[in-house]
Amino acid sequence: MDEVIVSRAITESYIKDLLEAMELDVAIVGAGPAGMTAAYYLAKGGIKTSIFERKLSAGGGIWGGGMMFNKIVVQDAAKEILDEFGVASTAYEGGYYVASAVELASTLCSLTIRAGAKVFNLIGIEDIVIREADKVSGLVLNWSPVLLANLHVDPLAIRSRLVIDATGHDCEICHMVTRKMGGKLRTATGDVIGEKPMWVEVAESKIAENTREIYPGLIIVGMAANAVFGSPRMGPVFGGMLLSGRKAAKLAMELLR
Ligand code: 48F
Repeated sequence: MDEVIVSRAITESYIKDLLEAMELDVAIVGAGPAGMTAAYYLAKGGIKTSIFERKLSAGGGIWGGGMMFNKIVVQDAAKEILDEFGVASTAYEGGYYVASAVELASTLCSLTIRAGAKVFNLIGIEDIVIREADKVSGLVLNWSPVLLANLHVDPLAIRSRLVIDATGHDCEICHMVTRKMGGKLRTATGDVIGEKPMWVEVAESKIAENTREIYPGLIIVGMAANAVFGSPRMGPVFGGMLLSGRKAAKLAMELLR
């Protein structure tokens, strides 16, 4: 046993992954259910994909279920995705299925990584890269502790053919496009319209339609898609997140072709 061998193994292996991630097909910001599902289908389709997540754990809002009752619900339409993931679910009334939040989060982490996507936790995206007018070309990364402590440390950058904003309610990458570039999003106002209060049926029915390329080089997925288009939130119904993630992956593959 040698502590230096252990340290070298970790450092070399991590740096190799990070160097690989500097030129990507798809860079996903946020490892919630939507971003992870998109990453899973992209990696499964042979697309070079990495996810950047600022928290310690991947899984976003899955772990807490509804108000810390660690169960999630999906509607009929998304049950096939739970089945494909091998996540057990029980039928409930109203066409809903209940599943363990912990099982979904952990399974999704494992499937995504096994499919070939790289997950970089503890890295926050603080900016976007622009290399041609009116197109998102990459991401600016920094360590979460640096951002949390507000330390004056310059970031590093990666290039990606497509970026997916999977940052949830805050739709942070879309805000960067409008705020820092004055970019016009493909919404009625050209801006982030902002999430509406909870209305489950409307939120779930709108999310697939809202999952789009919102700006050249930038796709929105999950709760970020509803927030950008001014659709309602849906609380702990996660079917829309899975369906949106699958749709974002399909869209990204079409755009890459
Ligand atoms: O919030 P989150 O789970 O988004 P989602 O995949 O799913 C939404 C549901 O959890 C729930 C809901 C639906 O039923 O309403 O809220 O759309 O995951 C977003 C992830 O993005 C990370 C954040 O820590 C979270 O894990 N994130 C946000 N901004 C950044 C980021 C950033 N700038 N850099 C890196 N990670």
